[in-house]
Amino acid sequence: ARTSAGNEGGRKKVVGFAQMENNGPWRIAETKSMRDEAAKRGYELVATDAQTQTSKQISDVEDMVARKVEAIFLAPREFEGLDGALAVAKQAKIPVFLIDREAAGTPGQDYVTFIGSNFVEEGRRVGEWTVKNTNGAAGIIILEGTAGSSVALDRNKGFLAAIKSSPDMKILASQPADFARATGQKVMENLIQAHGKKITVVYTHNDEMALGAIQALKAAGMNPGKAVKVVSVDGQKSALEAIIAGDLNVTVECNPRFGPIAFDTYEKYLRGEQIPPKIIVPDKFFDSSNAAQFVAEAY
Ligand code: GYE
Repeated sequence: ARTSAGNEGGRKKVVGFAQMENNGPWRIAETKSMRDEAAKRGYELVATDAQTQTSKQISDVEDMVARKVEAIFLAPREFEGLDGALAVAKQAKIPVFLIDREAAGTPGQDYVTFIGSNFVEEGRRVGEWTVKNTNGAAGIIILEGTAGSSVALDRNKGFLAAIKSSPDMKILASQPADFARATGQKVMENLIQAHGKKITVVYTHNDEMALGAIQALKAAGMNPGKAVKVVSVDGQKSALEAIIAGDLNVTVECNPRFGPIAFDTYEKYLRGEQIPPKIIVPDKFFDSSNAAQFVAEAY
């Protein structure tokens, strides 16, 4: 029988991927990347979908442990609440690799490592662009990601640090919209009602919320991308198209294609190599100068 990393003499190794949800292009691209890479290397991948519920994500991990998968890739929806599930995996000696979002615990102990972007840095880069391109004076709306996620906290932290020494960068409102387009649009509609023409910048923690906000701004005749700068994170195809159309100003990349690096890291671990506590993936920066160059390969 064919032998590859995931296939020992015809026996496929079974590994798990505990996805938090499959809403939006980013999540779908991530799940696809994990599936494609598993197939390429000869593993059987058990992929679950927690449908936005941490309680379901906990039982998904416990089910994977019960069926004795050989490793678990976990994309935590919320930072807190997964420690019990991590302990169950540890007890069964099943290594857990956190991908894309962090969870409470100690790398090398409660889980092997975290693989993902530096979210503080992403927020900081968006913030710096915004200060520069508004001459340090703006009325800012922030649409935050899922409350309780490591990403939302860190993308806020970095942005706030970047605008801190500019006293005329005023935050009018900062509200969660769950990384979702429809919620982003609705929250933005309400904030337009409340703050109207004072709004000159909208910072969204992901592209789906940016696209929702852009619709709300257009409906209110507020000219997104020009009179109101819209700045975001992710770099999905429809966001790059919005940059090309002039509706979105910039988006910092956050690459969802974790398959290759996740399986590389697992196989290094199997070979007994030292795994660093954090593996940070590099992010590009998309604006009107390069969106057209990258749109074709985007997800
Ligand atoms: O930016 C967002 C997704 O966890 C880094 O979650 C990820 C974020 C990503 O839903 O679009």
